[in-house]
Amino acid sequence: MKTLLINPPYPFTEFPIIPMGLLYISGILEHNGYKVEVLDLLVSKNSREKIERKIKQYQPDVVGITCVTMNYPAASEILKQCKSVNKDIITVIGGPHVTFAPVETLTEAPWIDIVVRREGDYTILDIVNGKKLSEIDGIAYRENDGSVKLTRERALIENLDELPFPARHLFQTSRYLALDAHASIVAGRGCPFNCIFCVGSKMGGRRGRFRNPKLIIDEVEQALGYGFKEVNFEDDLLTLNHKHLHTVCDEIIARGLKFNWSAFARVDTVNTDILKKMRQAGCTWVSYGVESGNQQILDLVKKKITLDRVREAVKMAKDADIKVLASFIIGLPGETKETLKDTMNFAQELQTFYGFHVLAPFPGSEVREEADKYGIEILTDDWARYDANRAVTRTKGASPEDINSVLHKYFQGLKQPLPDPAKPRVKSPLAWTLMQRDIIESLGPLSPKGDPVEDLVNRLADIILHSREQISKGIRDWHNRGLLKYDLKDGRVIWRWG
Ligand code: B12
Ligand code: SF4
Repeated sequence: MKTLLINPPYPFTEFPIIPMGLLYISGILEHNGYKVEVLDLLVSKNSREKIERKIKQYQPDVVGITCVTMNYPAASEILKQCKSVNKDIITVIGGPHVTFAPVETLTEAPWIDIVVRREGDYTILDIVNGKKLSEIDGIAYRENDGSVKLTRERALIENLDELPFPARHLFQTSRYLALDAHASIVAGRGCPFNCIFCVGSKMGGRRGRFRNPKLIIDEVEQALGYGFKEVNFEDDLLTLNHKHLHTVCDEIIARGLKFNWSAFARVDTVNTDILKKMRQAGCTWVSYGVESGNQQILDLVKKKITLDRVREAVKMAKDADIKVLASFIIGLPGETKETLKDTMNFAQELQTFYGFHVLAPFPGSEVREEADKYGIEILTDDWARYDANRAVTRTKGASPEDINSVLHKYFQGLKQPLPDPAKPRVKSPLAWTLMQRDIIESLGPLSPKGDPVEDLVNRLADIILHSREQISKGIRDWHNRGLLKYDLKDGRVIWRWG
């Protein structure tokens, strides 16, 4: 059984992240002796020809793809293309969107064979092992008569330490490094809270499951070995279990590792002690889910925090020399023009970095399932619009225009244009231009007169709209760091991402 895992595109801002879901899936497959390849369409051109070429050349038996709601349409389209090249391929899709919309997915997309619900690590093994679909927990599939069948829920993995490390080597980390990305690590899964706009705790369960700190830091060392300088802990709530987090920090300190890291936290799961320890171990940023500057809204969305506690937790982090990103969601239940002002004022009052997202009622979230009860009108099911950067809902007191205008003001304040899926703001625009258009790959074998690096710079300066200076700086830097390499074949130079 050969598996092809595909990372679909999405309009990221700043830099892309190698998705942990696919990293884990590829890790477990490889560990069990299965052949796996990755087609990464997030950091290269997404084209029908490329997908067709890959399928014909690699001939996978299974194609798996991951997605969230906003890139579900793109992911589904990619599986459709795979199926059209070879109808015998088993097409599998996983991630939080399809987990909570399995019937809809299989009904509207006949080219998708299996939806994997929640954790897929062992589910994918059952699939490639050829187990009878009706006996595989945690999937949805189509019966011979076309009806969609959901199998039993799969029990969450009790001991995360039995999972092999994520297979980072299957991804071209050089591309992510050139795009200035950081490495991601998951130290544990699960969150005991149930904020009504989030499906995090429904994905990972409400009981925290924590990995052995030694293994976590072994994995960090491995990730740093690829050249990453920064790490983000992708846990829903890294500060959930202080005893565990203290041990993780102790392990970093004991090994003398020097790297900056960041994490998601709740304002009520931090104290001065843990923040100081985190700082000592290299933590430079925490992101607090603050969500609203209005207490009634916080209560309504079951956030279970107070504005005073937010103020306190921001101060505690700053005192510990950790930068804070306060993350807000506008358009929540109960939102009015007044509460929008409350949120803007509160965000400014905190005197820290802050960001706004717009409520997107994802499948599986309580706010979607009980939209009427929460006074939310859902305006569209066009999933591509669920990027949390524009209003797709209204409340009785706030129209989509009211909500969007807050976002406009926020980005005006930052002197930045509104997020535009067609033109993502990236930290390294040159790298993005090259990858998005597969420019390096399309150069083919070259016969430079002098230095191959100088020759590449000259060629690129002729074909892309970046300054020669910028191109020269970028190319030389990536070449020196081994991210962009050339091979010599029959006396000709062939460039590639390393
Ligand atoms: C870390 C994180 C991020 C990081 C990194 C994202 C990334 N691409 O890796 C950052 C901060 C960049 C981010 C960005 C965004 N995020 Co986010 N994020 C998370 C978080 C907290 C953890 C995700 C994670 O890494 N989990 C650990 C891995 C191991 O689990 P997993 O990804 O779920 O994968 C498992 C299964 O889903 C399944 N699986 C997944 N894919 C596949 C594929 C196959 C073939 C198979 C067999 C199985 C399988 O098996 C995997 C292993 O068990 C989740 C909350 C959560 N707990 O799910 C939100 C979450 C995924 N994010 C969410 C959102 C909305 C976003 C953004 C749209 C926000 C924005 N407006 O920018 C973007 C979208 C980016 C994207 N395309 O992923 C939502 C998604 C809801 C939805 N239905 O769309 C979540 C669920 C939080 C919420 N609000 O409910 N996010
Ligand atoms: S928003 Fe954060 S605290 Fe609330 S359920 Fe989601 S992950 Fe847990």
